[in-house]
Amino acid sequence: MPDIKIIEEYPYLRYRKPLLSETEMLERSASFYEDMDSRRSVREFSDKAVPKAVIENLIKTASTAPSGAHKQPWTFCVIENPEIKKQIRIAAEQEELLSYESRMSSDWLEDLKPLGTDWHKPFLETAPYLIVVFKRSYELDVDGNKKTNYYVQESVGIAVGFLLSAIHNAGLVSLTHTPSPMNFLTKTLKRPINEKPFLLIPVGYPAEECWVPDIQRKDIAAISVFY
Ligand code: IYR
Repeated sequence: MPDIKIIEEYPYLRYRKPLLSETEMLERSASFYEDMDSRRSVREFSDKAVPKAVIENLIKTASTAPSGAHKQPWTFCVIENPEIKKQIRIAAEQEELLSYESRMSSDWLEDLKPLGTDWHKPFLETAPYLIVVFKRSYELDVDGNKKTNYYVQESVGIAVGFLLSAIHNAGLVSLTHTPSPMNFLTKTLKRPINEKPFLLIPVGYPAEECWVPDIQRKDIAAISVFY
């Protein structure tokens, strides 16, 4: 059997996955869950260096995510340069100070109390890498015409999920940080106008002394309905 065929002029590859026994499936799904369940968002980072090749692998993994019409509407900016990290920290803290002091509702501030967050963001300088994920709402062709991408929010959200899992799998930690508003990142990182900042993710090792909130995940019964 050929492993390639053409349907209406487009090539298709045969796709196979090794068949797992139900026992193996159960074991693998349970151990993957357990490992993923040990992932935590971390706000106290070590400055210990991480090889750049690791970061490249993490981004390659993120880019294996499905996307609307396979447009891959994302750009991952990796910041290692301490000067740029400092600029980002200053700008982010400026916005966050305003948010915490006047823009966020009292309900919101109350909800954040167990997480212990405030406007100080030292991890933006401590973590060896910041990955800023940009979403690309449209592409510009050579003549400057806009070509819209599809399901951009969903696609980039899934890619970030893959990225966070890959970071955890590599033995590193991350934080999904959303300085708000974060349009300053477009300017600081000199991004083109078709890109909008989506998330800022510090990546590295946890600090030697690192604490995370004692919070629980919802039980399967509370998050699922089987019909
Ligand atoms: N962006 C702010 C506030 C914040 C908002 C949510 I929703 C969080 O889950 C955590 C923090 C900050 O980063 O501090």
